[in-house]
Amino acid sequence: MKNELLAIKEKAMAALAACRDGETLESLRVAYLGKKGELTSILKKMGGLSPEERPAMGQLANEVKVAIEGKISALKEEISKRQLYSRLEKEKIDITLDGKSRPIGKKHPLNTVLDEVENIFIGMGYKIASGPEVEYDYYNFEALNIPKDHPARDTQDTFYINDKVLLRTQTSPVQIRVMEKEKPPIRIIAPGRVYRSDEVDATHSPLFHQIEGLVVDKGITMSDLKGTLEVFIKRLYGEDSVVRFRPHHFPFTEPSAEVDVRCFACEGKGCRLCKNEGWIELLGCGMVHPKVLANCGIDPEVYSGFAFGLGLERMVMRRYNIDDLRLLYENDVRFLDQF
Ligand code: 2U9
Repeated sequence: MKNELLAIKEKAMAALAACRDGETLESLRVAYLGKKGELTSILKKMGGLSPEERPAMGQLANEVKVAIEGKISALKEEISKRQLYSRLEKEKIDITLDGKSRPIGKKHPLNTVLDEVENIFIGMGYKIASGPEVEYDYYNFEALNIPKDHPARDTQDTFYINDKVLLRTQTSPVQIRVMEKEKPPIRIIAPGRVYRSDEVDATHSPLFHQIEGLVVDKGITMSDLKGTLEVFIKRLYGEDSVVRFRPHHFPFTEPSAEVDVRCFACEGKGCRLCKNEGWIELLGCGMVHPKVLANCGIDPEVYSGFAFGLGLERMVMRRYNIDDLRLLYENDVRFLDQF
C-alpha cells in the first residue's frame, strides 16, 4: 500500500505541475480526491490492514492527501491570479493617448467695443434698455416723426412682416417704449441688432448693430448733449481727442448734428484713414423733437431731451483696421483669434 500511495502522490504531483487551467485542475481534484478518486479508493482499503500497519499507513495516506490538497489550492490561487492579470491587461486604459484639445473662445470684437461703450455710459449713470427686433411700424417710424411717404423711409427700407409689423431699422423704438412707460428723468442707452433691406457687400449688411442713447429731464439743453458726447469720445479715444459738431438733419431730433473726431492718424492734416478730410465721422445726435416727446405723453413745454446714435460695426472696423464688414459675421476662428 505504501508503494501505491507514493505512486499516486508522484503521479498526482506530476499531473498538477503540468496543469494550467481551472477546468483541468478540477478534473484532477475529482480524479484523486473525489468520492471515486484514486486516493479515496486506497483509503477505503485501510480497513483491511492489520492494526500494526494501520497507523503508519494512515499517517502516510494523510500526508499524501495534504500534499495533493495543498498543491491544488496553490494552483487554484495561481490560476485565478493569472486570469485576473490577463483581464487587467485586456481592459487597460491607455492614459498616455493625447486628449482632445478644446480651444478656448474669445470675445467677439463687436462685443469688446460694445462692452467698452456700455461701461462708459453706465459710469455716467445710464441704464441699458432693450426691446423687440420685430417691431410695429408705429414705434419704428410714426412715433419718431417719420410718417408714411417721408423720404427717410427710402433710406431705411426694411423687411416687412405685414403692413404694420417690420424688422426694426434702428433701436429708437426702444426709447419710445421706455418714454411711454417711464417718467423723466430718463437716462438710457439702447444697443442692439437692426435691419435694412441692403445687399451684402464690404460695407453693407441687412443686419447690423446700433447703440443709441436718450436723456430726458427738465432743463436738458444742447450743452448737456455736447458735454456728454465729448466726455464719451475722450474716454473711448483718449483725453487729447478733438471733437467737432456739424449741423445735420434727422426727423426725430431738432436741432440735429453729426459729430466728428479729428483724425488720430494725421492729426487733421489729411490721410488715407480720414479720406483727406482731417476728420472722422463718429455719430449723429440732436435734441429730441418736441413732437416725439408729445407722441410718448411727455410734455415738451416741461421736459426736453437729447439723443444720439452710432453704428457699432463702423467703430469696430476702424478700431481694428478691418476693411470688410462680412468678416465680422462669418465667425471664422482664424479671423476672430486675432483680436
Ligand atoms: C428717440 C429720439 C431720438 C437717435 C439718433 C442718430 C441721431 C444717428 C445713426 C448713426 C449711425 C444711425 O447706425 S447709424 O446709421 N443714428 O445719427 N440717431 S439721433 O435719436 C433718437 C432716438 C430715439 C425717441
